[in-house]
Amino acid sequence: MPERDAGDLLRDAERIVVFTGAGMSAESGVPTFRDALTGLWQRFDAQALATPEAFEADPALVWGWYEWRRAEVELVWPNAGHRAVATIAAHTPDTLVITQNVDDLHERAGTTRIVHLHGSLFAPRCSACGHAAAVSELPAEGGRIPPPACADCGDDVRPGVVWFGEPLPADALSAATEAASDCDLLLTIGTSGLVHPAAEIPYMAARAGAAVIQINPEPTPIDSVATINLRGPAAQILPDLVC
Ligand code: BJW
Ligand code: ZN
Repeated sequence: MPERDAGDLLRDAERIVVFTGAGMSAESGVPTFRDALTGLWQRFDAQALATPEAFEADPALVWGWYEWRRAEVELVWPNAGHRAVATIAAHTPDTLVITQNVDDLHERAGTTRIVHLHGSLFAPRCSACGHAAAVSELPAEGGRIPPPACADCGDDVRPGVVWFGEPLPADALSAATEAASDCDLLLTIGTSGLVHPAAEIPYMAARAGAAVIQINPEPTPIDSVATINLRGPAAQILPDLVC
């Protein structure tokens, strides 16, 4: 029984890394990027929305799209999978959640030790001087919205996410690689494992001798290093593991 084996690994582990991707929030109603039909990149052009060049070419298009995404996240709730991850962290204090997600659903489920490798929808900053900006309180209805001006230098404020071609936040990436290289169990949940350098995190843990449990309804490249593959949705599988 892979579920039983996974439960044993989880109970015995002392240093746990939980590595999450968009599938973690799918059952909360946040769309993934690459799932057939519902994935954001099936419906929207990543090059026109999620690159520094796109923001430079059309800041109102890009800012409006991310304001719409933020507003959608504000309407939904953490799911049973997010709550199970918070329970794991409460039982094993030396747990780090490494998420690629730009939502705040892990935090809203009670997780406190977390790094956001791809930034956050809730941390806008100046595109020129980096000064942190306030999250707008105005409801975003979609469509083009000109970005606000930086309070410090007047340049355009940009979404606090990591676009294609941009480096990951150095502090988040170093905390993530350090924890992955020093854990005894890594759970990888709801990620396609296609986007680098984040995708290397499970391999680092496996190379360092950690057990790797993957939760995903579909096969991914990470299958090859997973000790146990649990095929199914995170919000159903995770609560069974922690009970
Ligand atoms: C469920 C489920 C359920 C569904 N339960 N599971 C090496 C090789 C090739 C390319 C590169 C390379 N190194 C770098 C690159 C380029 C590029 C890259 O990786 N491209 C590949 C796509 C080919 N990487 C970059 O550009 C990165 N930067 C970089 O490398 O900088 C170098 C540099 C250094 C120094 C100076 C300058 C530059 C940056 C990558 C940034 C990624 N950004 C995005 C958008 C964030 C903002 C936004 O939200 O709009 O991040 S792209 C998007 O993909 C988002 C995600 O975090 C990321 C990963 O996606 P994720 O989470 O895996 O989602 P999906 O949709 O792919 O998968 C969902 C999974 O869930 C599926 O498997 C489902 O089956 C599963 N699922 N329901 C459980 N209920
Ligand atoms: Zn500024």
